[in-house]
Amino acid sequence: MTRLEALTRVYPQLEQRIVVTIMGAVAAELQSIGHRPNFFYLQHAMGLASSIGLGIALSKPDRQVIVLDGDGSILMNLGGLTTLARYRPKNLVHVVFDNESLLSVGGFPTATATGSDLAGIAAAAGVPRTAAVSTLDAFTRAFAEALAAGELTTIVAKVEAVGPSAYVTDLSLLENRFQFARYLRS
Ligand SMILES: Cc1ncc(C[n+]2csc(CCOP(=O)(O)OP(=O)(O)O)c2C)c(N)n1
Repeated sequence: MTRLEALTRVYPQLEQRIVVTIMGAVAAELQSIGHRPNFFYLQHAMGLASSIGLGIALSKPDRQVIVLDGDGSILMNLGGLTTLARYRPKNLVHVVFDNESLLSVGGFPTATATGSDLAGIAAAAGVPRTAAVSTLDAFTRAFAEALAAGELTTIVAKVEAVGPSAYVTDLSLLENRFQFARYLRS
């Protein structure tokens, strides 16, 4: 499964939800399918997308929040999982696209390439629902189940280490930041 295939499959379920992604490949791929004002692409701060998502989920309990994370990012801040688990917002679905690689900066292997199990780490951190998937159908099912479950879920989706041909899009960081903040306030 590629991440673009996975994103394309679940895009209809992202359209009306609040979405926070990490920077780089996943942000460019989601934008290539279609940017929306309810999508925020967190630049630079690796490991903190789930923390941004957590804050939004806690302050907007009537909305569902989707965080699209990466293995390299989450490995930079494993404490983010313990904080997610401590507050366990029922309205947050945390997807980790695990390509075993820091793809956006050249493809250096991460610890998941040598056996570290992020779904196991999330479960041990106290995340009440976790899933590990490696096919498009399994991902689609796990994502739909997580949306319906009403319980904090981390889905670790193994994906191929391939990304977009270009990372720079015509949406600037500041434009996204102000548009998203206005969306949250509206
Ligand atoms: C704290 C920090 N260190 C380094 C970087 C540079 N950087 C940007 S994206 C990236 C790789 C992200 O890897 P991953 O989360 O696995 O996502 P992928 O690129 O594989 O989709 C790195 C190292 C950064 N943005 N922030």
